[in-house]
Amino acid sequence: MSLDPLRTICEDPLERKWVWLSLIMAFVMGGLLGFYALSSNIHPPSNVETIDSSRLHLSEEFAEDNLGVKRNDDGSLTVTLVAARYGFYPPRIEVPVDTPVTFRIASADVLHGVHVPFTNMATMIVPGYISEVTTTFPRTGEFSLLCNEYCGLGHDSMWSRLVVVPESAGGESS
Ligand SMILES: [Cu+2]
Repeated sequence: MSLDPLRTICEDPLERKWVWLSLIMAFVMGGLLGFYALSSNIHPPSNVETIDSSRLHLSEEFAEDNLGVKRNDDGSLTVTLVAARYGFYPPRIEVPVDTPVTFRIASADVLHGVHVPFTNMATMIVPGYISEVTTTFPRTGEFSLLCNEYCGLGHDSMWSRLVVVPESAGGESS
């Protein structure tokens, strides 16, 4: 009598071997993904906050004059952005290195995504919700803020600039 638990569903030993092989591959890949996510501090955003997208420009927080980088009392920064076809507004953001930055982003129209390559900053921007991500940029330099959810014909050119400057330079947007 075999101890193989797959015995009850398939008779052929060769078939069982391949079933085991694919199960092991699935577990190894799942394990690697989990390890990579944990070791790189990648996790789903936990913030759930709704907003009326059609009245975004009239809202307190996402009105045009209130967008951009703000410094909080504890030294951290809040960056308020609007994602709309086809760009992120304001189009250029400057933040200091090694400083906690909380992004608060709302979509003015359709589903967008935001991704800053070579950092762990990435989230979806779902219309009707405020996407919130807190991260710290450990390296100075110029980064692109890209849309990574197909949002229409101009999607390829939907990006803006994130500049991570030395600590003393502060933060601003233009
Ligand atoms: Cu897009």
